[in-house]
Amino acid sequence: MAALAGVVSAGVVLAIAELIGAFFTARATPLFALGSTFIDFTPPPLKDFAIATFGTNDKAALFVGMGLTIAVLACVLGIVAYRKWALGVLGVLFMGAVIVACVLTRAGVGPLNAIPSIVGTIAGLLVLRRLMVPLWGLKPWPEAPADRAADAGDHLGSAVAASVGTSRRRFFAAAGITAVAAGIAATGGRLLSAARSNVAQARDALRLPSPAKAAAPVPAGVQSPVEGVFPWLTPNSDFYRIDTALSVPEINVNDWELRVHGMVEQEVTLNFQDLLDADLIESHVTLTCVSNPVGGKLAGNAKWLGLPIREVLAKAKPKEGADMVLSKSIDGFSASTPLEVLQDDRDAMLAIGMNGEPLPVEHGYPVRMVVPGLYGFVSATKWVVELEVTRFADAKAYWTERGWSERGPIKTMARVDVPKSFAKFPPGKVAVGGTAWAQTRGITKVEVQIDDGEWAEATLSDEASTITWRQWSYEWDATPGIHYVKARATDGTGEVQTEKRADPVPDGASGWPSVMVTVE
Ligand SMILES: Nc1nc2c(c(=O)[nH]1)N[C@H]1C(S)=C(S)[C@@H](COP(=O)(O)O)O[C@H]1N2
Ligand SMILES: [Mo]
Repeated sequence: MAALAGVVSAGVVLAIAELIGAFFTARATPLFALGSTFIDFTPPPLKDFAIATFGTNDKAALFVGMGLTIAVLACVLGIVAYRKWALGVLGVLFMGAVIVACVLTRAGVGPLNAIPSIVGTIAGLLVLRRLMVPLWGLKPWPEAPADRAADAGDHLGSAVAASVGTSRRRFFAAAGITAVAAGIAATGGRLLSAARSNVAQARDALRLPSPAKAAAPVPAGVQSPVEGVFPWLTPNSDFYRIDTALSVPEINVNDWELRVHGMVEQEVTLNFQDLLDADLIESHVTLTCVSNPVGGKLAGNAKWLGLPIREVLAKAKPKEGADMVLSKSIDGFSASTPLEVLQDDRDAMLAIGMNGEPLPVEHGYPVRMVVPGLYGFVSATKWVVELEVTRFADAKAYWTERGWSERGPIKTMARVDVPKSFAKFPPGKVAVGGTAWAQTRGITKVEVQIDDGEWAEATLSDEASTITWRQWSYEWDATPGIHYVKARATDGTGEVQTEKRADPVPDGASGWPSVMVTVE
């Protein structure tokens, strides 16, 4: 029961902080602050494991893990408080201090944002005290007084039993009512902060200008004829999402500004209207995450609308010796992109549109970077607010500080979408299909190998450009047995995708994808 008191009190801390937090930045609530701090300290192998295991459900997994950890700690604290109140109080205050420290060390979170966590902790402490009083009525601990009383069977015994019964009832009533109240407070807090945030409405109301330079027309035959191969153009709702933002930054377009500074002749500041008024371009670009395992789904292809970064840099005039641009998000994430990549003709852009809509909030609304040819962790900064022109020797990006590479050109990769792993089908003609990418180099060949047989050339679908993925198909005459279907791509420079297996850390996975199937 003391453990339960601890859990209910912890729930009160979180719920009250959530309710009051509706009036502060969303990133200041205890769960978000704790989770974000945990993410910031996650060593690369653990991040790699989390993404390999949970994929884009990594955030849900983190919340479940945090919930369980907090529940266990709360049980312990409840028992400690029951046996030694002062020690329990110290424990709760310590936890409160940890939460406040996590909140205050978030990027762009001011000191007043500690208020929800402080008030929450005090409320939790009061509730813990309130729940302990009926429990202390059940002393002596640790014998179960009810059983003892029942054994005694005399007047005194039944009096004790009655009072124990009352104490129990009072405890469970108080705990139950508090838990329900906490649930209501937390839900209310969520609804209130959703209502107070107007970013979703502002995004809906935003009208994008038409591009000055439209995207090159997409050839009719880009889609693999094989059923089950993912669509060539990824709908926004299916686009993979990878970021460190437990709570998505909410930026008002009227407040958005991009500051270009550092090793430049001329500091430049852009606001959102400047972007709307500029000559925008549109182009299809396939984004890929460095954490994508061989055969993985962390890649997507969209039509982006934006301003070439080249033009912004031309105004700022980088100084001699600069070789990198450190782009920074409003939430503290940063990416290091080679300066020349942002200046060449690959059309790296400050994007405001994705597949004809304003950027979805999770994909960087209102402005993100899109850089063909580089993994997202060194290029695709969402919620971007700053470009610092600097040198690789002088500055490090978010993931580089955590053991990942400082540069991230995308490795040539083929993926088998059909058949799926562990599929079972009868012998005969089987359609095999998938996609392949080598952004900026392009895909010139895809080959398929069944078990250890000869490599056979697949049929390539039309190529839209070298910065988009290219689909393929192959017909296999399947014979009974367990088989491995492998694929490899050749890029525009003639280089064949390496067989050498590498983990995503530090600069991207490599190896040939292999799908096991049963033909019977
Ligand atoms: N602000 C911010 N931008 C970010 C990240 C991030 O964690 N925070 N992750 C990067 C990584 S690792 C990738 S792969 C891409 C993913 O973009 P998407 O979520 O739109 O697919 O965003 C990049 N931009
Ligand atoms: Mo990524």
